[in-house]
Amino acid sequence: MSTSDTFFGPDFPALQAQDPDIAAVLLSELERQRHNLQLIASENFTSPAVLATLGSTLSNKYAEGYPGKRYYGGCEEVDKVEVIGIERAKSLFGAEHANLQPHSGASANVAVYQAFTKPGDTVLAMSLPHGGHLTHGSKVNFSGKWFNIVSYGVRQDNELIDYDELRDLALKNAPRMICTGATAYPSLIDFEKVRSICDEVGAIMWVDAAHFIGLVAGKAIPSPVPYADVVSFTTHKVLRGPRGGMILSKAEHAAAIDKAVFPGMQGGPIMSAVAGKAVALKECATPAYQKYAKDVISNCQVLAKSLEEEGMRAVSGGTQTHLALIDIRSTGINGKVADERCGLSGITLNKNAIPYDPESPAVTSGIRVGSAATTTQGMGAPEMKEIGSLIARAIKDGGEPSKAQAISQDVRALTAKFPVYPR
Ligand code: DSN
Repeated sequence: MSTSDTFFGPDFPALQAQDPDIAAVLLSELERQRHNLQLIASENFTSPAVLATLGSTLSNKYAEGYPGKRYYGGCEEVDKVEVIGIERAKSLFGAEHANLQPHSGASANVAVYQAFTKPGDTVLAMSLPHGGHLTHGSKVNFSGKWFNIVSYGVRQDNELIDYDELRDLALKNAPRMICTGATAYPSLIDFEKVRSICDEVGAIMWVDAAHFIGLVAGKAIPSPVPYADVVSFTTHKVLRGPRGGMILSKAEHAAAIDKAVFPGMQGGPIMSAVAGKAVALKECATPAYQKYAKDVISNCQVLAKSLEEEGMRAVSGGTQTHLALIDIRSTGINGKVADERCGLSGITLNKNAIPYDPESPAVTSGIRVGSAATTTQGMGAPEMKEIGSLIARAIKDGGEPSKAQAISQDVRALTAKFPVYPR
């Protein structure tokens, strides 16, 4: 690896001179991203244009409040960025209102709770072991501590959301809000059905779209926006923007959402990230991005099939999205060990509980794979098939250092053909 990399631009030598420790990590992390396979379903390679905003002087500006209504002076320029971003979000998703300020997806979710509920209220959400998220009511999260969370899950026979159970629980518990959306659910959600349940019990319909919003942006899957009162998400997954969060809502909830974000939950927004979100939203409105979103899904389907051909089982029979959840019990290896062996072999993915998992969350019987990053690299069906066989080899043999080394050489040969952030 060279000690400098033109990717970081002309200021990088100054950073190297001033702080070689941190500069070295920037280089080695770039190297890791270039030469390992990035299969974590919630990660992607954002564009150099987005990265340029994150390293910009917008980072210096405090801008508590909203465009035209800030608490500090000097916000004329950052106001322009936020207005452009809000308009792009509304146009891309057909939303009545958009807030680009949440620092993360979890922060966006804190704001949603705050806008629509008070502590102690009942909220119906998907359980974490069945694919939900910490902020959907985990006992170790604020959501599980401050709210009366009633959890629904997937059916054991088909591993799909049990809408009958969801409706029964809604009728029995009269929740103030119903949350759909997950981190490890490979199928589409029936938003029309969820809306009708919400209407039946008078609940707010909240969709946490963090995982799949990029596919919605690319018009590759149906949108929750026409149905939901509020849609929260992260901006760095398939959407391919900077790390951060965003909230869309109906106009009638706009004031409540904005107040919940600021001053309810955050101080000053990170304006460099808001600018990055605006840049990503413009990228998402292009035909190239729409093709990308469709390719992400077809690639993930090939990857899931390839793993099935290697003797593993795709939960719910496959995938309709960017991620697949794979039951690897047939290999005799648990999720934790598989994750470690893949890591040693240059394949970055995560262990993941499968529905009704007999193993603990720290061990698990599954792995989760995603196609967002490899598709950004330009990989297609032949590469997905090859990745399936590399994962299978890593799970089987990656415990032996020499074999892990050989697999990582093959990973390196594959990734070298699809360079990210070329020099
Ligand atoms: N941690 C994210 C994921 O990997 O799915 C969810 O926030």
